[in-house]
Amino acid sequence: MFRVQRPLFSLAEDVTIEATRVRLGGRVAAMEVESPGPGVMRVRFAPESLRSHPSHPELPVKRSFAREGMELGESGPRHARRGLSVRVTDGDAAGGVASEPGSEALRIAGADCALELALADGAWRFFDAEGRCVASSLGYEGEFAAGYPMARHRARVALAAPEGEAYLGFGEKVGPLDKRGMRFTFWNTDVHPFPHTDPLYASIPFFIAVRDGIAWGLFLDEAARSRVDVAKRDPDRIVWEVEGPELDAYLIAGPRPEDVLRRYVALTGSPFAPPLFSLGAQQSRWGYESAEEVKAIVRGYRRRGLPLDVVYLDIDHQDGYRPLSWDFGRFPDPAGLMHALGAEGVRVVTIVDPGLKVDPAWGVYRDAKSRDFLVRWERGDELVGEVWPDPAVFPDFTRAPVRRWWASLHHEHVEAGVAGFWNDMNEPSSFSLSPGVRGIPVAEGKRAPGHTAPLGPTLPDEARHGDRRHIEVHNAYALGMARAAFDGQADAAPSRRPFVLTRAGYAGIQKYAAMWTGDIRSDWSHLEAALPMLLGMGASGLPFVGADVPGFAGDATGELLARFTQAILFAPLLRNHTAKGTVPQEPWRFGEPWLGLVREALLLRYRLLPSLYTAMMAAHETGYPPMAPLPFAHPGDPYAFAAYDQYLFARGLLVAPIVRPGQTKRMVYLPEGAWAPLTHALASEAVIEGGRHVVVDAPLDRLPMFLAAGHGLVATAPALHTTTAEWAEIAWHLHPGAGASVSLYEDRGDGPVDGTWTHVTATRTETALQLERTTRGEGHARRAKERIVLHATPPARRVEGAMASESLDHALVLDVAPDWTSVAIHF
Ligand code: MIG
Repeated sequence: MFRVQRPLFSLAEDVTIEATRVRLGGRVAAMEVESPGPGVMRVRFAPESLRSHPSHPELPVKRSFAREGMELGESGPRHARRGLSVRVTDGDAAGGVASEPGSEALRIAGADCALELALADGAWRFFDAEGRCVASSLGYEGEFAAGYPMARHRARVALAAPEGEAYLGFGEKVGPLDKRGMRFTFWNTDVHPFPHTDPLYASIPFFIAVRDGIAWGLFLDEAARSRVDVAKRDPDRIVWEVEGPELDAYLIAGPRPEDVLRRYVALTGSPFAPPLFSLGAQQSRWGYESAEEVKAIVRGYRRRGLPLDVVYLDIDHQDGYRPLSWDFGRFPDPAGLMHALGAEGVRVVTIVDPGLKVDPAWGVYRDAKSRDFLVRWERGDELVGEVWPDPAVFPDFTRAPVRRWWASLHHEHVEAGVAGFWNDMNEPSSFSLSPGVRGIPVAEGKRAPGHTAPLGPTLPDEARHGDRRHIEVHNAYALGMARAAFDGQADAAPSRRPFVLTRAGYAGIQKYAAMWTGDIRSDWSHLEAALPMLLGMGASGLPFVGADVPGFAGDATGELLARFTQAILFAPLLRNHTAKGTVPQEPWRFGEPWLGLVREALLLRYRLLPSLYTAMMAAHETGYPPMAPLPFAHPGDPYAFAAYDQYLFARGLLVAPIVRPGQTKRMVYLPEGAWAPLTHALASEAVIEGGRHVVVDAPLDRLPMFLAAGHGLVATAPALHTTTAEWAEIAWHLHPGAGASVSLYEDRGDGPVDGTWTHVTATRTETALQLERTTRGEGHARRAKERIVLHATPPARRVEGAMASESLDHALVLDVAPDWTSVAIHF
């Protein structure tokens, strides 16, 4: 399909090879290769067709929205390049470029990877550190068409999709874990309610491919609209087409999925370190309409002994839907409200939509207009749309001065006590457009006279963001807005960690925000669909994810609420939320047994907060998601890819939720290894050997959980809200197997990330088990009580180093001094 007819490069006489740099006498297409770090090759390509538009530089100045260390949207190699340019920035000893005399190929070696580039057509083969060819391109292609109101570009790459290769990731997408055989559009879109539609709200153009247990990845750093065919039309190839002038692809070596992910977040930025409170239970509703109602909700929680850390204020708390305003009629004393809720251990997060009400009497609108901060039509007049404020205009968050201004608008809220911001409608969503003529609905793809029809309820492709077209920057709109919300909090409260929840996003959004899956329905099928979505997001560098419990649109039942809460109990974001006009769905609204079941689940979550918090801090360092798909741990196991409704929490706890009504048993796939079933009380039952499917009991009060041999969890005493992550009481739950380790990160739960890591390892000999504890960092945790629970462990003959020991049916429980360093157990 994509055979390039004429050679893109010829080995012209003016090829020069200087140490690590090669330049070819540039003609036809433009290409740039660089290795920005170990295991990563970047290949930029602008197709031949661009030459038909001579004024266009062949490789335009790159302005990446995603790359860490680059100023958002304003950086990248400064010079337009013609021909082929090769840079091995991480070259040192390993790097270099070689070309055999007379050869038609270049071999570019980086650290832990290499690229072989065919000079005839720009096709490449990508090798990992072991010298394995893990990926290859099958060709590039592109077109350019002049036109009004804008010129259209397309650039395509075809990649080999060898049989048996599976594809994880692609961000927020519906479908099974392995996305082979699917097609996706990357175009942030407000959809209500989905699922089983595409595109959705966020675009993360990144995947992890896995074949025979070996992983590699591809990140396409293009915020423009793009479409990918994942071996659907042709089972042997992936075709990714960008509606833009070039393709900027990063090839990422593994060999494990988590290696690819770690390198991806090194490129696009570390997931933000969350404040502890954001991992607590959260409650929301569109709309809690007054301060009194919000207080009553919090009282409802406390009266029933239910944990809660956060309540959200949806759009009704604002004055005429003006972002960052208060309706003082309904919320007469915001600071007082937040103070009162704070006394109950509950924080407030407020919604912020991007659309500004067109209101000349409002300072924010006047500022935005007079400082030229708004998105415009291509002729220069301000683009007016409709969101909750009608008419509405849109700040252009792709520009740094606009972001700085937007950040500053958050200060007053932070000072009044708002603990975080919820960015909604930031695709951006616009129900209609008013180009002089009012109210042309865009959801149906209607076109305003003289303009193109937007794809979905958003702005038209040709709208202007400074000197850029909407189509080029659309997917990055929310990224800039979230960054401003994040920075605004960091400026106003430097000693606290910002919290932002976003609906839309682009690669790099993990630096600033948590993401939820938008408007799912209170329906069992949506619960089932949400699990692989969350896992796909986790595999795409977004560790902090969640879905509305037990669904946004439509009416829930008590059973759905209980099972939904259990199902995503270990999702970092655990928020109960619903739409206007639906039945109330706070935990007590359906009576018993549902209230009791939800309470028990929430208390279990709070018991395991030490593990969740630690997993989030690990994600902050490496990207590894707290809620991970099974192939992350078992990349060579085909059944792991099929298990889309199971996940691994904190690496070692396999969770197999019930996602259907009336079901009290389920089939669980347990990969190779020994698994200790755990009850909600964290007691273990008889070990199950994995490498097979088993049917387990799952009555209403049971979320099936299995702790893998070699892994552990850290539990504390449950509480009604979070306070500090320096736990007074902890229990190390280990399934020692042939040897195990578990980690704990502790700090105040907010402020600088300068806490203490404690690692416990278990080493096995034939007759003994040796436990060691090591601590790194300031040991400022003041522990009152510490305990070790060894699951799947026989009674001990003798224990050295513990204060007391007790044998249960399947476990050995040891009480230890808080400053213990070593325990020996003899069998
Ligand atoms: O057009 O703010 O996804 O969570 O409650 C609907 C009202 C706008 C969509 C969000 C939803 C939120 C709702 N919003």
